[in-house]
Amino acid sequence: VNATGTGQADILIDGETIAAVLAPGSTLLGHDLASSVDTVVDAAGKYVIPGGIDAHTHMQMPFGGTEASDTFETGTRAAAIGGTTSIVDFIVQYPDQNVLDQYHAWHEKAAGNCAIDYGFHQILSDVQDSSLTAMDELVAEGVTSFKLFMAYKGVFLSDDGQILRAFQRGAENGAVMMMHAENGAMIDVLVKQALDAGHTSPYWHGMTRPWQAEEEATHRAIMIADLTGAPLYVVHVSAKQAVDQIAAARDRGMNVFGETCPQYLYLSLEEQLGASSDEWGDFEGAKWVCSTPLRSRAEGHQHHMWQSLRTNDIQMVSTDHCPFCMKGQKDLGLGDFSKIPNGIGSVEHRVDLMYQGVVTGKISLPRWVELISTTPARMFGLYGRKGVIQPGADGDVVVYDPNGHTSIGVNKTHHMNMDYSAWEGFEIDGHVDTVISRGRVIVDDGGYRGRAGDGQFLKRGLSQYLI
Ligand code: DUC
Ligand code: ZN
Ligand code: ZN
Repeated sequence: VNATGTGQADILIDGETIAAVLAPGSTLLGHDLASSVDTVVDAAGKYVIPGGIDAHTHMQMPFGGTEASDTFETGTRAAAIGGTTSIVDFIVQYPDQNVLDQYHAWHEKAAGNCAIDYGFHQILSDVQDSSLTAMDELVAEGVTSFKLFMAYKGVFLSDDGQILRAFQRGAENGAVMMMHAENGAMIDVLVKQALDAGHTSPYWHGMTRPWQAEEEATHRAIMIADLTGAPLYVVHVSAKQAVDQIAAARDRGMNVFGETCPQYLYLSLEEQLGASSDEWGDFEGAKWVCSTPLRSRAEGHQHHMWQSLRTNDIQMVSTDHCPFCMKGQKDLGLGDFSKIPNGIGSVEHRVDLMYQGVVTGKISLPRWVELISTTPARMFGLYGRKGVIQPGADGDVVVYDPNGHTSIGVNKTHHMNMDYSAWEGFEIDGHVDTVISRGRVIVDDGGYRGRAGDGQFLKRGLSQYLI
């Protein structure tokens, strides 16, 4: 299965790359294929897809008074088990930090530890002259996308003038500008008012980050992109009104793109409101505190989001994998929802969760591959090497069994370093059987067969998705 369609074929991998995609029954110099090769993976009756690419992860990111609980080692191993063979993780520049120092620090964290290939985006939280110069240097190093924030004052927030300057630079050097689009000033007031009124439970995280804050910021980011000519990629879109802003910009011919995440397709604010357990009481809802927040199902956001995947108003699905444990991390926000570290861990489940959209008739099989692999590759300058099964591409291939089954949960198939699962109880009518990364089987029936350090840094090119 490629994004362009499906067919029957034998795939020959030689060393690290795909050598040929052959009609079934083809011979090699007169010999049948199976007897001419070292290893045969029998995929009869199963789907063979290009390895998943999760273009939005935060491994061991210092954030919210703690650090995301998956290391590059544990997080990429979980990704591999779930059928993802590449990630693009975020280097963080906090205020007063030097961008290039951070770039080198992230290389040190990742090098030798990853199960799968990895690239980087760069977060800019301090747009000053040296940061702008560093953008050009990073593009040359294969870090060709930069994320800015319209929320998180004192942590990530840039003002509109700083965003304008960074976008101007992106327009010059060809980078994709990524935006966390929420109006932080409005949110900060709503959070204070809620806490002053004694509303402390996790549900109020979502209540104080309304869709208006997302729609407004999305629109503002689009206007800054329009003014500067920079390509804009809006991360973790959750509000249907934000989708409509992106769709309108695309209709006008702009290079504006949107990413959503499984949590915005499946989970809702109402479910967070109803969450309760013996152990945590209504603090149970902290398991689903992320930003942008889960949205109201009654308002129809989830339905609209699935629809946008069909119409290509939203182009791809990443996880925003940002895991925290309940004990010792999420519980920093007991009695004050604003202190709950923001994030959900899903890197292991994205391929499965999106396949369930095929099972339920929401997306087609090729569209599944496009959303989880091909468009991420094109968007972030990896296509040809990644995101497609064709001669010359890396041998990143997943055998997916539509007759298999996957039960998701912390004590079931979960390999992420978290003491809970945001996806407890989800059942998938399919299963990741075999994962091949650059020609090596790293996951099969017996489990994980790879090693930390198998994954290499991906020096990315410019986006191949621009008009
Ligand atoms: N949102 C999250 O939920 N976590 C990390 C940062 C972000 O923008
Ligand atoms: Zn964000
Ligand atoms: Zn993120």
